[in-house]
Amino acid sequence: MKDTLTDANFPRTADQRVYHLGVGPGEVANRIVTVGSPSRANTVASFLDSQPKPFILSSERGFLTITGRYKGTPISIISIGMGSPNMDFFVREIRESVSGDLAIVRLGSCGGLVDVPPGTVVIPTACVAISRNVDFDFVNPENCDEPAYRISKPVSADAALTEEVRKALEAAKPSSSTSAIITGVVNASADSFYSSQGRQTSFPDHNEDLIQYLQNTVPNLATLEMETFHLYHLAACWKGRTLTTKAGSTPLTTGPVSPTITQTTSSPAHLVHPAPMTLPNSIIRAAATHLVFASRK
Ligand code: R1P
Repeated sequence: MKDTLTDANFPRTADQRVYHLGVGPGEVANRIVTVGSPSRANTVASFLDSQPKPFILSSERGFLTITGRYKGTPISIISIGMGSPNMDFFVREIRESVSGDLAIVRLGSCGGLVDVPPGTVVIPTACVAISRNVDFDFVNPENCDEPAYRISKPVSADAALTEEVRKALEAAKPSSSTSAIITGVVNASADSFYSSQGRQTSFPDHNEDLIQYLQNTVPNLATLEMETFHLYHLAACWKGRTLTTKAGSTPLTTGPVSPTITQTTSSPAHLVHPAPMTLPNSIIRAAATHLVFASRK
């Protein structure tokens, strides 16, 4: 789909679709489950009510939005891929596409640290960020007094949503399950699956002691993944700021034009109310639940 974008500050198509996720007003619900892959999104979406038929939109940039109802309640399931940049596109573009409060739960996988075995379900109540410090001299480290990695202060999940998620998971857990559900722990979100998670590759990442350093310095650290810090941080920063789109602003006509809508089914207009272009004061609640796929020392 070729289209003209309006507003260089916050690009939208002429029919008010956001630039990367491709969704328009009324196509996303206030309750969102976000996952990292389309196959997971489709698995979660298989639990939606069959009627009304869910709305499905796949954007050229790889974001998949499925909006339907679960036991009558509107919900969107959105696959965003990996990493903080994709989380940033997702939270910011959805915030400007949905009016009122947002509740976002990331459903993902993570690595576990000591004492968190594979199969454990973890609901982190706080998160730190691990960043590869590009000002560190990775080639000649002896010349540099910078740390190779920076560890942020923790940011908290939404306490009320986290408790709702915990209760729902406990209620849904099969009586035969031996997997633990743990909360009250800290997750670390890394800016690389490799260097910032202590993995050894052919690059001189100077990360041999990183996991041990994290365990020594971050109290209650239990898991490692790549997206949750940015979700929690954006949610905690949100102050209900009003963003007004500029009617009649100069169209953007240069550069690649997204989104390309590769798949849509049915109009979701009957599922959620169209979002006004001026947002009221609102909150963003964020929580996460992760399945540990491997544990590391
Ligand atoms: C890396 O393999 C991916 O797996 C984890 C990491 O955060 C990263 O996105 O999460 P998901 O399985 O939920 O994508």
